[in-house]
Amino acid sequence: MGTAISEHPDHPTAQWSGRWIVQRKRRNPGDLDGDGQLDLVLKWDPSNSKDSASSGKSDDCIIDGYKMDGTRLWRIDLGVNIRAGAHDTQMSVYDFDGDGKAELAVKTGPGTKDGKGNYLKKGPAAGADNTQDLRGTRGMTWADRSG
Ligand SMILES: [Ca+2]
Ligand SMILES: [Ca+2]
Repeated sequence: MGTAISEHPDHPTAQWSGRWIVQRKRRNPGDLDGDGQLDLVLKWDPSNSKDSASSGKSDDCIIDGYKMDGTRLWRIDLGVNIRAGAHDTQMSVYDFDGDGKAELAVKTGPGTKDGKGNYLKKGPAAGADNTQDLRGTRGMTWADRSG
């Protein structure tokens, strides 16, 4: 079961690990636990998140699933290889497989941790080196690799 959140859902900012002020940037509704009630998925961007036109590295983007009473169901840490920003970390919440529980679709990479705090290990993530920092000098994994 989830834990009570320390960040109040009505507050636009909250402290994250004493490193940066993170901002709640995006909210997506969906029934995450299949109880017939909508839940919320919140994306928390660090204060050094970037727009796609900007260079530079960011701290980790965090995505939380909450029940409407404020109970946090899970927390996903996208890791260092997914840059935080409005155009770099988009997400969709929908019941993609029709089982009555909404899923989250989001870009991931080596170092992404799932809602239980474990590194992803299925599909393309199987065998990934999760300690690897693939960001280049411009902070963007894909752009630096392509030149
Ligand atoms: Ca629900
Ligand atoms: Ca589903």
